[in-house]
Amino acid sequence: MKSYRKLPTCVTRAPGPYCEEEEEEEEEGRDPGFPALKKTPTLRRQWLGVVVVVGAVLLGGTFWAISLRRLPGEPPGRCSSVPQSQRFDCYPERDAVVTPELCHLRGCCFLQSGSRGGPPWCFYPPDFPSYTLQSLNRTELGFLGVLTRTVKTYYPRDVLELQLQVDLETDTRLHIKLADPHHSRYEVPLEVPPATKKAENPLYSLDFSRDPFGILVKRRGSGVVLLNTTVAPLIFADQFLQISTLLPSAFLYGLGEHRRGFLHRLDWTTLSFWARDVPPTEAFNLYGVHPFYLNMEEAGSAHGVFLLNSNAMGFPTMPPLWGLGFHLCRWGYGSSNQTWETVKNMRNYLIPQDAQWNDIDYMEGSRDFTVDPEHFGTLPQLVMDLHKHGQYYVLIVDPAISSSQPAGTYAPYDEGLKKGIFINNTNGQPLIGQVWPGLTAFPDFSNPETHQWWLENLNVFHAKVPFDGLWIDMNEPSNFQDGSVDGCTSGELDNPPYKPAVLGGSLFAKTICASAKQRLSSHYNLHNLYGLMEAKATASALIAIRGKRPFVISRSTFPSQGRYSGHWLGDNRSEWKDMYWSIPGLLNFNLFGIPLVGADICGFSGSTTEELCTRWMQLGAFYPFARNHNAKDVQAQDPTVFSPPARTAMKGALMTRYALLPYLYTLFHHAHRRGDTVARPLFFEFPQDTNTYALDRQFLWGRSLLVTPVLEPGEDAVIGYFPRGVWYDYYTGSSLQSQGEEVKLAAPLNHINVHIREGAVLPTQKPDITSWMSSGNPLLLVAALSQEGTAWGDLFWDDGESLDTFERGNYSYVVFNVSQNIFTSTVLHCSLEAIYITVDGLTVYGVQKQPQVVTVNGQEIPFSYLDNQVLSMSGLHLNLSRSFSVRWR
Ligand code: MIG
Repeated sequence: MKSYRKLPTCVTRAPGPYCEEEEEEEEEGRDPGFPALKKTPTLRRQWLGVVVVVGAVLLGGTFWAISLRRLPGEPPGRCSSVPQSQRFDCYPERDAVVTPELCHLRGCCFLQSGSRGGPPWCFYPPDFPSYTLQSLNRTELGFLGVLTRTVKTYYPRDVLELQLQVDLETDTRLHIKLADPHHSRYEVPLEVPPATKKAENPLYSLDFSRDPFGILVKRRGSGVVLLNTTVAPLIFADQFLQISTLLPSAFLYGLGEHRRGFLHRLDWTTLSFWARDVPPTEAFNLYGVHPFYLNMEEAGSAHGVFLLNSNAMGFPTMPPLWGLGFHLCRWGYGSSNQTWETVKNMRNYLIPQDAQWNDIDYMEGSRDFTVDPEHFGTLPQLVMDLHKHGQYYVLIVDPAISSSQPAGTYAPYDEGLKKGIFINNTNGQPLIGQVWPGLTAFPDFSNPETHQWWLENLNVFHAKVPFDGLWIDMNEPSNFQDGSVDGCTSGELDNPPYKPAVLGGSLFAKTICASAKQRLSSHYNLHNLYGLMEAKATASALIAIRGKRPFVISRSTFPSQGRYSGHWLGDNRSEWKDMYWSIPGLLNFNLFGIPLVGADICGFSGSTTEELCTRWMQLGAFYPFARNHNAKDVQAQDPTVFSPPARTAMKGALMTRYALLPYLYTLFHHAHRRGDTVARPLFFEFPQDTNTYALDRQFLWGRSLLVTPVLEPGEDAVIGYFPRGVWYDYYTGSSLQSQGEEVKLAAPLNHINVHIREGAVLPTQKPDITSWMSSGNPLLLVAALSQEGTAWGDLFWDDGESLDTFERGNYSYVVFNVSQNIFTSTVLHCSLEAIYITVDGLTVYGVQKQPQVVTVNGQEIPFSYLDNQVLSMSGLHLNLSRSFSVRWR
């Protein structure tokens, strides 16, 4: 604890009141973000959301196929008149070879065209039976309709009558729900935002088609069709749902978790959604599930479609400041002393490190809540030592609980059994699989009792090893056996009539049986929610135990996960292409509302090289979540094991990160407060510049900091795209003016290119070896002037770890403005912490004429001015909690 955190109130000091000018930070409707720069509308404000809830079932109850096609409609006809681009797959099963006979049995057209993987050979004829809209009535929020179908489809148990609910929830959000009105079905157990009154000026208009039933959603103004569900038949059977639409453009993003470029290629791709433990591979379903897509329209507008809902479950959590520092981990340190050595080496070289982690090797027999006494005996001392140095400790817990210890020797299992918190098989016995500890049972996190049991075990363990954060792995859930040690049933939950194209070809491949029973529903329904529910239990346990902001990193994720945890991108490899893949990964998870995301820096499996690891540490210094993690039995890859030049380059990148922590922290505040992204694709800021739509080798932090990493071996330069405007080199302030073009930048091995967008003020801080140390250092403000000589920035500041500081008002919020050669810092909200921070420096990039006089609050001060138009003032000794102004002429 820094001593200032103990002081009781916001005190007043001569020469005047601190924390003056208190006013409400941000009013509704006004975007305080960027008043100085109105030129480019950012994407966020043009974003239209469509929420589709099909059968109130989301990926679980019933597998659905959402078909997206690009081209506009053409007149209907029989088979051959259906253009290839409009052929919707009538045989989506991937494990079957479709023959004309099988296809005709489904009432579909068979026409061979191109090779497999191109347009479907078996597709719907235009007159394929679908639903008819029988009635449509107005309701308080929109419409209620009844849909019927008379002809059954080729999947068992069609629901012949459906209820359609359409709510115009807000001007930018439309909610569509299809459900069985006669039988209640499993619904995704997540809260959705209640709408209370109908949108008054929706940005969208609605049309309904009666027979076949369909909904057409258009953007008012441009008339662009955002959703058109008439293009292929609607199917609502017990275990198969199909809804279709045409996309207004090929610029499609989202739909995770998969390893793909940030911009999707639409060439007849099938994306499956089923949480799966597998080292990221192109084309397969990965650890988490995010059924959300974003589509860019003409003129820089965009809309999103989310199956279920988008921002309903709240904005992402505010991480503790230390969570944004540098973290080090590896599987196979082998001992607590070995782990400790690494920490000491990092300290000796003065390389920033906030958190040390341990993987499963700290456990005894890989069992949760145990410590290997032989090799990790000094773990408690290590953790104490970390705390003494203002550092933190994170450890892994796996969900699977060893079930084969002699009764009375392993309380987590014994207690769990007694409380009935494990997932059962269809015989009502705990389902037994196999993970690292051997035979295991799987906690059912859909049961509130399980959360209590989890908390109790963590609490007891915390008394031995006072960890600060938790890493939850293997929560797809992963199982080394397919299904269970006894296999699975032959029923339709384990073997559904439509099997999505999941890796392994079956729902129980490398996980537990879909027929397994959880408190809330079958595992079939809850599979994709396992990681979310475990994260929720883990975050609330951490709050109960430590009383501070929880830090949780989860492998499996689902929408609303960002409220409870961050995410790392799983088992990548120490290869150059894996470093590239991390960028689309970052951008996707920012889109999915999980801004605290990063990949294993330097790669997980395989051995890295010094060059790769240097480049990767530089890129990783700009991951919102920055952790170097390594697999067992491969070469060590923490910064201390490399040659002095490599080590120095890595340290340099981390120092840059630590200098930028106030800016990064403020971005997380905006993510928490209003759902902004932290790592951001360029097109979010430049939606009218179509050159940015496919960029996923560069990214922004917030709106103003552009990172252009080297992603190839043997390079000493890198080509980056710079949207139109002035961009300043972060380190030197030298400017480049772009017309919206590619620029070749020098990139020696000790350098990562970072540029500040014109018009930004970034708060930076003298970096130190922990965030705890640097958060007490003086601030240096960097203003990068627009061509009109203006700039804007802000700073959110609090104690870095208390719960709900924003909600409770225990924070400071300061905005910075430049216009007409005057820089002002305005304190809009103040708390104690800000009083102890000085603003020591101000650097202004892009000052075109050398000033004669510079004054601070009217007093003349010395300054320096360089040829590259950089004006610097240092030794200011201003107090962050007091507004001030600096003027040059
Ligand atoms: O089956 O805990 O993705 O980061 O080091 C592998 C050991 C289990 C997978 C995680 C990885 C972790 C490893 N775990």
